[in-house]
Amino acid sequence: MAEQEGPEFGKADFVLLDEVTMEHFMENLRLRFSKGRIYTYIGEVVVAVNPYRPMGLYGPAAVEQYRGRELYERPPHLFALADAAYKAMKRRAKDTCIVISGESGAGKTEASKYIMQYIAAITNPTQRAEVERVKNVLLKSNCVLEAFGNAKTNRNDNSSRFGKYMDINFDFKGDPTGGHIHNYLLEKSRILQQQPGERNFHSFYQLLLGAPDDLLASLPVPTNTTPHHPAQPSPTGTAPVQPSTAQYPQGNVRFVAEGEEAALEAPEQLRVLAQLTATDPEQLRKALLARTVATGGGELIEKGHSPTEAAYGRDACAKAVYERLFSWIVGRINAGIAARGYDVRLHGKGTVIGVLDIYGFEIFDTNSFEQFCINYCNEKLQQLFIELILRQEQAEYQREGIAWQNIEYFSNEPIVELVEQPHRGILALLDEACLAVGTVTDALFLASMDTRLGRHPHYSSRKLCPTDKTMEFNRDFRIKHYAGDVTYSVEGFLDKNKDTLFQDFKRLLYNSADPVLRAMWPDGEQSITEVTKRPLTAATLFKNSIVALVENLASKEPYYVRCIKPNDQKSPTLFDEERCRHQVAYLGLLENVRVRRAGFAYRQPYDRFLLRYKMTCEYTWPNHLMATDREATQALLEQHGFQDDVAYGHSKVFIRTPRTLFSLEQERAQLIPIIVLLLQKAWRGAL
Ligand code: AD9
Ligand code: MG
Repeated sequence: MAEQEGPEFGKADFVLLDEVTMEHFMENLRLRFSKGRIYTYIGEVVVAVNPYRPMGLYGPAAVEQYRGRELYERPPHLFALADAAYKAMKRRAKDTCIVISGESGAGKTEASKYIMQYIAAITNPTQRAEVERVKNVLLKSNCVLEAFGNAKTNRNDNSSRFGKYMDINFDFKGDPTGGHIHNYLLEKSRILQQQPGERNFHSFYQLLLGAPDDLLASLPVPTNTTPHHPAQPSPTGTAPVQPSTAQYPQGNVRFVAEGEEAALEAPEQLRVLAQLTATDPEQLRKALLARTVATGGGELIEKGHSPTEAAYGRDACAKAVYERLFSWIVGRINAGIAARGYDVRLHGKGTVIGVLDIYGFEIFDTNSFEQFCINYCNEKLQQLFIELILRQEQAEYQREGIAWQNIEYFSNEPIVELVEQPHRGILALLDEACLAVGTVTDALFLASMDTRLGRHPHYSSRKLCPTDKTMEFNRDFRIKHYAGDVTYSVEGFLDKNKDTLFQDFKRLLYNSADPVLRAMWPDGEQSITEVTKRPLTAATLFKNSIVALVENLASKEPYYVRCIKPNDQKSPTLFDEERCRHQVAYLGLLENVRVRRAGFAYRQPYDRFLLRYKMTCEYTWPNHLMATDREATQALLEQHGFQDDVAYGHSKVFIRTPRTLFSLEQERAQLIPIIVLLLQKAWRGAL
């Protein structure tokens, strides 16, 4: 029960709703949003509505308000959740994780930054230099990662185009000693093209707008224009630089046909690119125009590219350079925050808080392989949420020795299965198509899905629903996701999944005179004859990394932030009823409230409970004389006649209905002024 919030702000915890219906839930959410109360609990879950305006909620005074407090003692806030995760980690030596979910633009990345900021603010009271250094790198790494991994999309001006999971290691004192960042599938195709209205990664614009003049002069980019590689004109909107195609330098390598084979459109392009990559122009020309293949007899020959193959190779190389640069940056940050000088024998095992901020569920006008991966990842996280919320709840009752009955939940298991089931799921069919000999097209992959998944209740395509004009024949398929229906275009699925980069490029860049580029291509050392094993496909690599992530999260004590996007206009005042209702439904928030209430809405350790309510009972005020806090709690609740509404666990009291707590709160509120008066009298008397 949050202090300092009157009834005019609605219920600080959805568990306290008079009735658990969508109408009541929405009414409370809307009321709180209109009053600037963007956070509301469901038990220990924080529901956050993006305010789209500075809230002044996160300064040092707010940190002090929440430091060391229990969740219900202050108005709902991310800081309270961060503190709860921190306390669990420190007091009970538990590894914890904070999972932030919600659709694109709902406020996940901002929330993760506030959480990190809070943890940094409450740790290292003795100002140890090494701890300060680690905290500094942890906090400052954000803006570098956002520069290279975020971009403006049609959903969010600062959309994360990569997934991020950050572990923070703590020593026995509860101070951060190090950390590690895992990054997930950067949307590298963005460097080649963006949907109308979107932009390339921020880093390109920052370079053009912010780099010192001498650096800019040394680069083959014109001033006053958009970054080059993307062949598409930059969108307007908030883009600070306008496209000026006339000024594009001859830096983009283009090909023409010479007979069957590709040739460079202008040799000048080669010189610029060789200079940028610090490679030998002749080797570069070879890598762009041909690939080395081994004959059956083991002999190496050069096979010339067609113009289409050459363009494909160039694009794959450009994407790979950016992706590896991003991973290289993450690697550098990790080296900077690797726990140094931490001796397990001296300091104990140490504990971890993990913070997950991953791209949210996305529906665009055109949805491709990347949206498919992102939405699959969100399905997995939703599945985990369902499991953990239930599992955690049940574990708590078991631990406290309290009887409990299972609750039915909507399960998105069939959708996850549709995607990842071995041999039969979409990922398996995609890999099968990629590995098949002969020409397999995206359309053939779609046909194979139609045949093998046609009966799945969450799958459809134009062929299966001929009247559905919103889908195109031989191009689109649709998945009924937990968060809504998404139509994907199969165009590019095979290429993006194969993610082939000719070994010639790897070797070329491994031999670059630039030490950074060189370090990014350790696999370039291999010759083509050594590269025999087929590399795993992009989707399989992604799936493996998400499965590992989910396992990791499941092994920790989870804390959840469920972010809601109030409208699609980025407006600080508009509460789009339908959009919000939809999110509440698919995030499973009502079920969450039901689970929380079906058992016991409230639970508190005995000592805390007494501290708060002891003035409401003559046996416990000012102090009880019973053998245990549990007996005293029992006496208090019996005196009020609440014995049928409570259960006594080993360390906590469980209260079933919110009304019981209301009555206690009310009585307490009435008594406090009297107690204050009495105390004042007593003091005056003493003086
Ligand atoms: V995505 O899946 O990466 O596309 P996010 O991460 O969920 O998305 P983000 O945190 O980037 O969304 O929030 C989007 C924008 O909403 C921010 O750039 C802010 O302008 C705005 N926002 C979000 N949370 C807050 C907040 N607590 N206070 C003020 C906020 N503004
Ligand atoms: Mg984000």
